[in-house]
Amino acid sequence: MKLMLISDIHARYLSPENRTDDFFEALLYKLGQVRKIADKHKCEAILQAGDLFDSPEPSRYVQSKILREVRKLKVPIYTVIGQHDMIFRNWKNLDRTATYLLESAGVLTIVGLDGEPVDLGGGVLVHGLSFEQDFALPKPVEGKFNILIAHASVGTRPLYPGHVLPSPREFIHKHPGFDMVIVGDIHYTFEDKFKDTQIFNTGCMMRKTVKKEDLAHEPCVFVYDTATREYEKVLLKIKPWQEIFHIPEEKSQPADNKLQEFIDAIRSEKKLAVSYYDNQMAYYKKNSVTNRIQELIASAMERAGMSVKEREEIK
Ligand SMILES: [Mn+2]
Repeated sequence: MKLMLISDIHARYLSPENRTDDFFEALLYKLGQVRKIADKHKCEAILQAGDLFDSPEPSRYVQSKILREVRKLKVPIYTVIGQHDMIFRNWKNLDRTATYLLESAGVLTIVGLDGEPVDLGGGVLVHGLSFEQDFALPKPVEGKFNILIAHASVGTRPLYPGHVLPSPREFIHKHPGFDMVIVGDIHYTFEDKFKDTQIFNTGCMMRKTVKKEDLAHEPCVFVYDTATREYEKVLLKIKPWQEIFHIPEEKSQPADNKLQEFIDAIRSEKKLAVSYYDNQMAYYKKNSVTNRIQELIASAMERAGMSVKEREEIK
């Protein structure tokens, strides 16, 4: 059975800073390519490793365009939830997100929130592990070809100085028993193998920043054959970065130093509590946030699905 692997589509309307082309148009063009590649290689399903949307509540325009694009796919699409798909990283808000809307429309399936795999037939099971999911964890089934779709920070090199990032092999060690893993979150491409498990990350589908690594990234998909365990990396057609990015003039101070200062500042802040609400209360106090502003924030949080009790805690 042939499957297409893809991740981190990050659908959004506005162009990221320094990107000068029509970002949304470029995104739809790439999704069109994904469809053609799936047709050409006779893929029977598409596995998407999270962050389908760049934010959980994009405009209706973005939702309907993406919905229509996904409807054109002739094969089912299976996905997990990335942090960009979530509201306040709160599972109670899942039914308010754009990814949930697409599932409600019947054009994709969110896998694994109930701990159960999806049976693709031919002995192939697809399990899911969404971002920071710590419940209903996936369990490989003996005698089957077990695939795990995960949205988790796993990579081959840190993103910034001091970044602690589990390697693909560490991830496999922690989640044993799967034949193949597709992981999303980190925006560069990698592939590896450890013991009997293959692991893939396509990286992001759209280049968003002028960081050297982003500019050098080649958006791709993997076409994977469960029968032979062979795979092909298929590059998407893209414009050279010189045509779609405006590179701002260099600042006098290298960005890395500023980033390091910021990280050091955060790390030296010893008074941070574990609870989000405690931190928020401390912030209100420290910055003398007025009651009126606190109420506005509380009411916005309620609209986003926070309970009355949580709202009271904030007030
Ligand atoms: Mn992402």
